[in-house]
Amino acid sequence: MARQLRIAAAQLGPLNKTDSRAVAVARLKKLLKEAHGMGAKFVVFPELAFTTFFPRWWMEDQAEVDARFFEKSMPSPATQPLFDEAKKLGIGFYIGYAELTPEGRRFNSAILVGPDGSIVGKYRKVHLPGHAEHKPQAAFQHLEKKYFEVGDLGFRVWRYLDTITGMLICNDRRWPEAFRVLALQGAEIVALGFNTPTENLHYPEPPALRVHHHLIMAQSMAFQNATWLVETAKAGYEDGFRMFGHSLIVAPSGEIAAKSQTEEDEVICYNCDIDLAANLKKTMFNFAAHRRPEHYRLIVERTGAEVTPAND
Ligand code: ING
Repeated sequence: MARQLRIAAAQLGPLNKTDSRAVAVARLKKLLKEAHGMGAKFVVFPELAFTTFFPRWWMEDQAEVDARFFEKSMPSPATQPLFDEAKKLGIGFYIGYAELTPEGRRFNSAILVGPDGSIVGKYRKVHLPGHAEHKPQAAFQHLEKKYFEVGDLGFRVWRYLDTITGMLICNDRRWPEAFRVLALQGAEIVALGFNTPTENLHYPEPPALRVHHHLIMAQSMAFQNATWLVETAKAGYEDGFRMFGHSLIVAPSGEIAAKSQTEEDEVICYNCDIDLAANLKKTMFNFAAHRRPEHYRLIVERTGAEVTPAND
């Protein structure tokens, strides 16, 4: 009997700097109810889903940054209503948030929450894009390297809703190694929230090309790792800075099963046949039969590219 799981990507439209947690939680609850109405049992929310994408701002008062944008506990009194609603509806969810630990460490994190409201697993973003120093000449900042530490929990999977589910966050989708580590642990679903600026802060890049990259990465990673991939955006103009939508549910075949059409709050939903990947995992992407790690050493030993031609 094939395992079916009805999954929703619950995309958020913009959250401005002045939007409170209460505003965000109210919109997230509304999306959860909409997903429930569509029959979803698992809902994937975006990265940093409770606040605006604050790494676009240079802020020097860390106490203020912590107070406004970081969660000191999860759930917290402000975010508890989302957990309560999910438990009431019997829905599990993935959600991204800025984590401030009791020891004072800061991570760009995501959690997997069961339909009973309990936290099943946590992931802390490993690939932090952008820069740590202030770029006053740039149209906007991308200061994830300033505000967050590199995640220290690795890439893991969990038994979740009768599947094997892993988590990633945003920029991780640009690094095939992240997906492969999850797939080597048997991942059948990868949940990934993202906040991706429409403009490139480093050099002029056609916005359509950035969306093209987003689509080909999602389709190739799902196919090459024979997993379902759910990628959910926070999108739209946040304080005038645009981020694109294109939330996706991608099948292990690499085909896009569902895609959002707006840059607003929007739910997309699909009946995912979790065993759809079985043939791929037994044939084309039978890792045990075809992979040759003895030739992959550089991937782990070398960080940056070095020109080392065989005929030097
Ligand atoms: N956002 C962007 C992302 O990786 C980015 C940052 C955009 C990096 C485009 C490089 C090119 O989608 C986050 N939050 O990682």
